[in-house]
Amino acid sequence: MLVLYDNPASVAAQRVRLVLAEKGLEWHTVTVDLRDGSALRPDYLALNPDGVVPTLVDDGGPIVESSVICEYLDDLVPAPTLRPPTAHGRARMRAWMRRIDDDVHRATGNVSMAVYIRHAHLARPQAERDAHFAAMPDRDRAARQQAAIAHGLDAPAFAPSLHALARLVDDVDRTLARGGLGAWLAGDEFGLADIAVAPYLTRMAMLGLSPLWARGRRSAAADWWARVRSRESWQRAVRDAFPTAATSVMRERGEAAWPRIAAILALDPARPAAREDDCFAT
Ligand SMILES: N[C@@H](CCC(=O)N[C@@H](CS)C(=O)NCC(=O)O)C(=O)O
Repeated sequence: MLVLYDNPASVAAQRVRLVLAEKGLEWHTVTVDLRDGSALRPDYLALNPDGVVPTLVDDGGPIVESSVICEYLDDLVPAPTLRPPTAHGRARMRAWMRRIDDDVHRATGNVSMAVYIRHAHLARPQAERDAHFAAMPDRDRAARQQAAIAHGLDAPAFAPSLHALARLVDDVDRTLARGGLGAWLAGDEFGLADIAVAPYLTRMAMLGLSPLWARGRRSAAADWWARVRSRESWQRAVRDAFPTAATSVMRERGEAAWPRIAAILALDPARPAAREDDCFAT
């Protein structure tokens, strides 16, 4: 049995869940609390030295890094394949995955921390918070998170991170609008490139950033996003797995941050109708 160390809100873990669901695999979930120090205890660090989710444990031992896990699962169970058939298609797929791993994931973490996660940290005593970050092996992550908690929307990384997310939507839109390469990001079939990007648009939508692709703006990206949401895998592994309480916190905090976000991204400050903005509305 595959065991996935997971957290329902984790974008990186959503990628792995999407692959598992697309492949029709069964797995056992171990939920890791990311705020109470569970991920930083020696037993979990022995599986995942950065103290993050996801970690997949299979017969051969632990596998970390969501991109690596996704490719591992596609190797393990070759049909239906989630990788394009041609070398060119695979190169495009890997470029999307690298983009997420090297850039978009960090930007999403910075934005999420500044907009909503920081409030949960601020509700804890300072000493507890300091101990949490002192135990974090990835010192860059600890410094970024502490800056976002301290400064919120004024943290130096906030505006550049928002721009990185807007650029991702631009590139999704341009790739699909250009046509000629297929209906999905790396070819004719839905696959690992789409799976890499989907959780990040989900997060953006949940935080109220859908004006980036709504109201006729970036319509190829909007169309791709609608097709992603219509897939059973996304509905089961992302939408239905998400805790309802977290959804409302994200929506409320996203709304509070909206005027600032709109100003940074030069978007119309008028909010779209709540339902239009709600990626979990069916
Ligand atoms: N590069 C890693 C990133 C994993 C990662 O950052 N996971 C987040 C959740 S999306 C996490 O566990 N964060 C815990 C923390 O920052 O303390 C991957 O893709 O697996």
